[in-house]
Amino acid sequence: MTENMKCNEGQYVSLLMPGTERRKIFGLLEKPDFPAATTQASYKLYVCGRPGSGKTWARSRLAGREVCSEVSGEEAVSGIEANVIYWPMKISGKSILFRLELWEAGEWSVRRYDHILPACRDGVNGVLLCFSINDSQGWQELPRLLATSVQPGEKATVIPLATRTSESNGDWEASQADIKALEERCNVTVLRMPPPTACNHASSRPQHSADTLARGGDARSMLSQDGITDEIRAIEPILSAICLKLWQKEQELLMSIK
Ligand SMILES: Nc1nc2c(ncn2[C@@H]2O[C@H](COP(=O)(O)OP(=O)(O)OP(=O)(O)O)[C@@H](O)[C@H]2O)c(=O)[nH]1
Ligand SMILES: [Mg+2]
Repeated sequence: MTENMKCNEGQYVSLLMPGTERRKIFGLLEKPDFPAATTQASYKLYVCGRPGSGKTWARSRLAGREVCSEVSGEEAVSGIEANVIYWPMKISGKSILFRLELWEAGEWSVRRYDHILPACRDGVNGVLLCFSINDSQGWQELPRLLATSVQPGEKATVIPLATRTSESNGDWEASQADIKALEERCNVTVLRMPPPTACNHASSRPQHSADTLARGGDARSMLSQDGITDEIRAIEPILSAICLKLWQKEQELLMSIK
């Protein structure tokens, strides 16, 4: 049984900025202050997918950064970009602090430098395969990408992540039934990035200057009654599903070598 550690549990607090209830961005040498006895699980994920499939956007949201797709596109990644995310969960009554590394490589850098892709893939536990639900070409390619995104010898699990789930470009869009059929055919569970919430949606962007956020000003207006921001609530199922999948894969691997 899986149960998320919700904000009312003490441990969650160190992952939020005091006064704003937004997720805290840790410096390179920082980490959350958790009791030493807490089990920690560290996993590396390679974020891949077709160009423009939403890799950077999804990575930024999962890392708790403010993003706004409608105002400006994410800048192309140059070389490698990685985020470290801490996420607490309870699995079968056990409190676990997950540490996820999300690695993305720029398309141009992968083509130009031979060491980029191997560095991203080295020691991966999971491949987060992004696809946009209104890209028909990407959809056609998806079964092949699912089959090939983990290379022989890698003990990684594939996690497909659907993006642009709230947008229709009018032409074509993978339906729920299409996604269900794909899940059955390829034996995967597709995660869906939630639509932008108030705190990262274009219409609310101008109010959230860096200064306002630093003071924790209008961030409060986006809190739900129980003190969790809509964005955390939206992202929580995705992060929890990723952590659970990686945890289960690790348990399977441990069982297989016993
Ligand atoms: N609304 C919405 N916009 C998205 C979503 N995913 C991506 N976008 C937007 O689509 C554009 C491309 O997304 P990116 O995250 O840069 O795509 P990418 O896969 O990292 O692209 P490359 O790194 O160039 O291959 C950006 O303007 C994003 O803000 C989504 O799920 N919803
Ligand atoms: Mg990108």
